[in-house]
Amino acid sequence: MADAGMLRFHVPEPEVRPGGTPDFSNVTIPKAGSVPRPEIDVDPRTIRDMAFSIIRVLNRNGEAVGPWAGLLSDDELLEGLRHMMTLRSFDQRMQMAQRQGKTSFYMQHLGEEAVSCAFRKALAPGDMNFPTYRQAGLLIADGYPMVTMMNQIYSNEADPLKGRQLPIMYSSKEHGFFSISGNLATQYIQAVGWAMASAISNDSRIAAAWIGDGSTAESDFHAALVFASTYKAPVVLNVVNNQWAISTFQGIARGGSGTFAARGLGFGIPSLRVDGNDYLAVHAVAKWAAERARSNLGPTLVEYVTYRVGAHSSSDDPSAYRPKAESDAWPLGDPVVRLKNHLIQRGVWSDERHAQAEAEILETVIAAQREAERHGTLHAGGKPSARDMFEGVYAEMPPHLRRQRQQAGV
Ligand SMILES: Cc1ncc(C[n+]2csc(CCOP(=O)(O)OP(=O)(O)O)c2C)c(N)n1
Ligand SMILES: [Mg+2]
Repeated sequence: MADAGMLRFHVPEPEVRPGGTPDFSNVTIPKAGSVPRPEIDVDPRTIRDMAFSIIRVLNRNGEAVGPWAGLLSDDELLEGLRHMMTLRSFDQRMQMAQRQGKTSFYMQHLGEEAVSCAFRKALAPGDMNFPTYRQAGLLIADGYPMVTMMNQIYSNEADPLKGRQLPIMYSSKEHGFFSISGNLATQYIQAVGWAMASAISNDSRIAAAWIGDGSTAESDFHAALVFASTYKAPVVLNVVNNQWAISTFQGIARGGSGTFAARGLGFGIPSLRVDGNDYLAVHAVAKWAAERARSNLGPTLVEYVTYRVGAHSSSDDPSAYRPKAESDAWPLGDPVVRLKNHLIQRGVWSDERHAQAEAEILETVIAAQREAERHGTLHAGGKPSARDMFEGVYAEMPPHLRRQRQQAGV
């Protein structure tokens, strides 16, 4: 019964806190293969239920089943596995480098490797991502050199961004990776604006916007949806729901009120949820959404249901706010293990080959690290010149910066 009188302020609480038993019984997981695959020009009003389901391809036995299966060849899947393993290995080494004081900051992707690695493969050259800090797989899966990423992390003399960005905030126009902005949700309005410009100039390139569950609480997210839907912008609107936003659980961004995908429905945007730990499902859904954008059918909102296994960043300690064993209890499993099992099931992979690949990849990552460290790390070796901070921002340097550069004697 409603209780009138003294008002109480409501703050949502996660189901479980440290010391408790992890509980994901509220996460409904549909069977792999059970969600239909509509035509890309489907009437969005007829697929509203897809915003409340989860598209999955890989089943418990490692088989690829249902209408979203069958898009990728053995070689493409093996390459996808290698990308995810590379990202995981890269993460481990760079996390360790942060602990060794070689960089001030690092952010891992542990458990979320499939999202960015598989998504990249659904794009065409020239398409542009507006990523957050948790999509380095977009670069790795596109063949961007790991050494260059490490140079950026170390802010050394070979850092292409000359020490002007926080470590891990990469930028590569050639690889369709727009400079990361630390101000979350700006990626959404920028991606939609870029997509609108592409359509206005009758270009063929599409954009992809990226945001986390927590950041959907920002007004930029909602403003972007207005523009994307009104002008049918050629953009894929990605929401990575990894259950946590630093120490606040997804309920603080009203995740418990329905789904993040369902936010698109009010704008008439086709909105899908996908198993973010299923490489095949992520790729198939990304491809579907990218084709819609490229065919002038407008935006698609995709929610990737996943789990942030690692800490939020190297500055965070999740044991303060969630049970240690929570990631083991996550019902969608580990994306690397799931693709590995699928490839074994297909007869093109084995535990031995996997172990061998792991060792080879680690060697490659270590070799890249050695090369990067020859150019310097945070406190040792070569650094960008102080002069660089004045360069590359304005086409023509304004007088006040010119003055400051003179004062600095660089
Ligand atoms: C506009 C803005 N507000 C706050 C922050 C500080 N901040 C950095 S990461 C983060 C949590 C974001 O969580 P989520 O969107 O779920 O992404 P995830 O880290 O889980 O990938 C916050 C609040 C920020 N960078 N930008
Ligand atoms: Mg999150």
